[in-house]
Amino acid sequence: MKVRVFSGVQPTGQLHIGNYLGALKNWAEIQAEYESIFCIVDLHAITLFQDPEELLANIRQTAALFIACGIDAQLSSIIVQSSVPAHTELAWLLNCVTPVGWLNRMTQFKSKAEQQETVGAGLLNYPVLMAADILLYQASIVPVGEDQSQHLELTRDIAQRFNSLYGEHFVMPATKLPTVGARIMGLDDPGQKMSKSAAGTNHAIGLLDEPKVVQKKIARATTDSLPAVDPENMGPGVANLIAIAEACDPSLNKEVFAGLRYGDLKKRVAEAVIARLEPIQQKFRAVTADRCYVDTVLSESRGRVMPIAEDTVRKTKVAMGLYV
Ligand code: AQP
Repeated sequence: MKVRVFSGVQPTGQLHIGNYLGALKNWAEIQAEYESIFCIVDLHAITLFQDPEELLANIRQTAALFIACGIDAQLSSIIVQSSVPAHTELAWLLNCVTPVGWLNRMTQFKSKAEQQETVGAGLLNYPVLMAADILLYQASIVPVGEDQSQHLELTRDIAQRFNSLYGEHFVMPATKLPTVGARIMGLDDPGQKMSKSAAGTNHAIGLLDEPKVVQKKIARATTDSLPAVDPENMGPGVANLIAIAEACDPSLNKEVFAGLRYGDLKKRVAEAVIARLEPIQQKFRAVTADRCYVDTVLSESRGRVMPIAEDTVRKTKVAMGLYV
């Protein structure tokens, strides 16, 4: 039996190059080796308010972008979290073994909660749902960007706690980070992770941004006051641009750019990004030309994963002494 891989993306807006370089590129590269399940985590998205019409459109767009980024629907399952009820059922069971103190410590909860007038209970419980997503499929490997490392540690803590209370039950999942591109920073603020929901038109490069838009955004990216690239002394903005270029094209490391003035560096980085995005955008257009294709993939994948998910929930309930 192949080792199982699980990972997900929130349908909270158009995916950006950080999502691609930190996660999706890695998924596409490893999918043939494993039994892979890639999930559109819409129940995570609603921990903050989402416009219903936009959310539904974003779910379909995210699925189409998975395929456009190289996820092969024959090799991998592409599912929508809310279409498999076992995710929420297992989340409740795990909520009951998770100390609230563990959740209060999560840095993503703290930073997101700070920005809200009213903090929903779902935002606090978000990492338990994430643990449920992974443990439901007994996934051994979870390929994510660096920002998810703390949530993955918590997933292992929850699994360990469950196993120590009720006996060996859950597989311990390992975090898999990409070697380059694990944390792409915002173009306008290299101190902040590139994020779908951050304000500002110059923050993120969308996977569907046209070449001219990509050029413009990179041309405006924050750098520093040095005149040219010094590989031994790079500010965070320059280091971020070079990380983006290298993740798009591995031949473009910092030595290649040594001595280049920032204007020229930005042109080279933009070229590398545009070349990476071009086939993705082409595939996206082809995938979305057939209005039914994405829904068919989602429905077939759901059919494949449901028995695994339902089996885990049933066994978890039995382990806890619940009536099944
Ligand atoms: N900037 C990033 N660099 C590298 N990897 C990243 N990921 C996200 N941002 C970066 C990785 O992409 C996957 C999906 O992320 P997500 O959509 O589930 O949640 P997120 O990390 O919270 O993404 P955003 O873009 O910041 O969304 P919002 O603004 O809605 O919260 C994950 O593997 C993540 O590590």
